[in-house]
Amino acid sequence: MLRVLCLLAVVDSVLLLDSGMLFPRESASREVKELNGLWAFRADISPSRNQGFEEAWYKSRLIESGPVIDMPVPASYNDITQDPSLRTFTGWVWYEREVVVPTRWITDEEIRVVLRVGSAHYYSVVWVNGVKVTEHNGGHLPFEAEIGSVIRKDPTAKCRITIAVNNTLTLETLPPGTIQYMNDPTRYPKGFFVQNIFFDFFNYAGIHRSVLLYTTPKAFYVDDITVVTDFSDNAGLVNYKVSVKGSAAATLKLTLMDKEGHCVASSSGSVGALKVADVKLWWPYLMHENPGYLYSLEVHLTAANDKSTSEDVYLLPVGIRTVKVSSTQFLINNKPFYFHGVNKHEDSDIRGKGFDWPLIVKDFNLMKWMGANSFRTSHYPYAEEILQMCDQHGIVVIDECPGVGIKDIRSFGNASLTHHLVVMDELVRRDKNHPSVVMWSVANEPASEMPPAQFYFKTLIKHTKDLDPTRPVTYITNSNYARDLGAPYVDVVCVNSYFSWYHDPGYLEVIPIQLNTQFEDWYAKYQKPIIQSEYGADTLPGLHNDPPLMFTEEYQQAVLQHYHNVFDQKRKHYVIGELIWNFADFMTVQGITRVVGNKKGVFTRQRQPKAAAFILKERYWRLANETGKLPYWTKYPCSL
Ligand code: GCB
Repeated sequence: MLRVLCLLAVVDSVLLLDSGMLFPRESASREVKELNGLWAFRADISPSRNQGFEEAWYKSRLIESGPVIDMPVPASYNDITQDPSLRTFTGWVWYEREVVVPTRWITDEEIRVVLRVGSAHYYSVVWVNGVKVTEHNGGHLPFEAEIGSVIRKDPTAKCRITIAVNNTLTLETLPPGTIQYMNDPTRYPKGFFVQNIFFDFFNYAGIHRSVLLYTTPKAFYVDDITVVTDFSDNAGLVNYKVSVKGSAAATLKLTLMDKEGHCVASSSGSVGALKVADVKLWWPYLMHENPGYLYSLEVHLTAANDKSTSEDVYLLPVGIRTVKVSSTQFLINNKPFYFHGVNKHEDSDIRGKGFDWPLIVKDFNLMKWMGANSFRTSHYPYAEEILQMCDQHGIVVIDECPGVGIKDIRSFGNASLTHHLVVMDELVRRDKNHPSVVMWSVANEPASEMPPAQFYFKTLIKHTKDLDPTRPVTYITNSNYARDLGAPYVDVVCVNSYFSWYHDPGYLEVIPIQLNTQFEDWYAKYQKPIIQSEYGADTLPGLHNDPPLMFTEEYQQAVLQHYHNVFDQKRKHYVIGELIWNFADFMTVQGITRVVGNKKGVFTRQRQPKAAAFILKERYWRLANETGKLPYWTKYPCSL
């Protein structure tokens, strides 16, 4: 009983957020209309980048204020044209699309119409028919606005959606950056400026994820759902809280269904617990014959006021599992879990960071082919559809916020921290119900030795735990164990290191001793389990040399093998995972250390394997054999 009460307290604390961000799903009461495809587009190339606001480009069709080009949504705009100035453009760009809204959505005043942007990088302002409906600060996370009253003003007009997006990064954005003007007319053209960034991936920009219209009933609707799961013996427990907007007098019915659609538990009321007999737990890929088992929670709301009654139905996939951390282990369903996986990027040719189903399915096939059971969303939250795939396939996720490149002491100030807390709110609100998400990462390689880092990370990690006390919290460090000021607050130590690459380049023989020292020092100081959250070497596919030389396929293989020998000793004790940097090559800014991007992928940017991919494949399947159970279909290798 005590455990049930504690878990309900958890559900409550998560819901301190004031409104939900449920993934738009069709149901008996909800419709979804995708607005992907070609939008009209113009970059504001005026020196101030402010012409669009001065001339109010949102007031009429974009084509009326100047030339436009076709721009696909979702996609980054950077690699779509042959124009070098658009590739590296910094400032406001304008998107516009006219939409035909079903007449019923306009005439039926009982329908709530919501415009949702899956993500746009970085700052967005949205107008509908010239009326500002919302603005949002930050890329990688969704935002939405109710637009019913605006489109009902003139029911005969087309619905014109204008979105202005600004990719400028400042010391207070996440990730941070600075704008630097070069004012010497003998060296730079007039008005020349650069966007400095402190992270190693291209600052792709634009509307990166789907833009949708969706409906819910207007008077009463399901605004948010939080589930926290547990089990004991073979009984599963789904603690839930549903928040309803519109009425206190709503009736809520909840039905939990198994994969076959059979009801396995039901309940009523906005807070409660569903008990599942003979529970099928959610297991990671390669840890169980039947990974990624998902139930379906149907939340059925009926509500009435003196004017109307309405029904709202929302279906939430639910995986029943637990996560715990001890001083030496990471436990999923009370069994030790070893992360053998990858770090990824949302990155590919032409579309940049734009959402793309063929790419996503290909990446999942490659991860499963190589026996990866996990990845980290380096260095920002990935699309919700990717997390849904992880839930279904049992791929475990370390969910990272865009706190990458916090290097300047001014980015540890109050404004930055406040924004970082809001971003964590948005991230937890979006991803809290995914069984695949087992840990939050609040940052990557911040300057955690700077004095303000202590207060910053203490506050940030505490806030994240208050939002979600059910998951461990970490940040990724590359700092020295003795100088890292945030490490006392993390649950799991995640360390990035590049021995024989950035340090002692070319000397493979340093890896065993330096990696051993790294692990021993961190563990001795903190007694917390450790994940090697990055390691690797840049490799040009097809470049060979034996004995191995840097940048050849042989060198990447050798680096990996040297690391693996040490992992094999330490994973018997407190090392709980290894994540290669990187799954695939990816684009970066231009610079003397990058040859058209970062080449540390074990796959090329086009997803072809380098020799190292086979080393990992062999290792990961061996680790899977040792630590887990193979899925039933591995009896039929052809199905891979
Ligand atoms: C790191 C960073 C990652 C870089 C990588 C590298 O430590 O976390 O963003 O891409 O090193 O290749 O330098």
